[in-house]
Amino acid sequence: MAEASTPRVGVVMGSDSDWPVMGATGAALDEFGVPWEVGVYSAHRTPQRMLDYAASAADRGLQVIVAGAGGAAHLPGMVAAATPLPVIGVPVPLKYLDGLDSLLSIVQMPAGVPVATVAVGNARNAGLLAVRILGAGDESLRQAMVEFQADLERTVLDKDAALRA
Ligand code: RP5
Repeated sequence: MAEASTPRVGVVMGSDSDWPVMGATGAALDEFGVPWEVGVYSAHRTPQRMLDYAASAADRGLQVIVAGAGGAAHLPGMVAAATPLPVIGVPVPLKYLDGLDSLLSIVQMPAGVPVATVAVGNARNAGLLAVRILGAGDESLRQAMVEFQADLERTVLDKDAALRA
């Protein structure tokens, strides 16, 4: 659930049908206590609304935008074109093509307009990457990420030990 305090991350998607995938971004942000907001902004069905959102995002206090879309997934790139904020793209897999169409639509950006693209369907990693970006200028978030990584390592070592037992 998006938090009530001033959002630092905007989680946007092309359709509410993307939410079952994109919810994992919000869950990851919640784990780190990062306030975020969510909304549907379609590059094709609501183009002006999408541009208005992207153009005003930095002035409203957002620091990172995570944008998910599927198929002809132009939302992350168009948002990146209209904001100076870092944009993380999530290729949402649809019924056909296994998300390869979404991936290529998001990752193949022209020079000068970057979108940091995560793996197909990996909205959790988008949330974790947003935390890392924020952590570059936020000592307590950076420390929380250090602890998260230590937990990950412990999990692998425990599984390794269980296999060997
Ligand atoms: C994209 O079209 C959306 O991001 C979604 O992944 C896809 C299908 O949208 P719906 O037809 O389910 O609304 O713009």
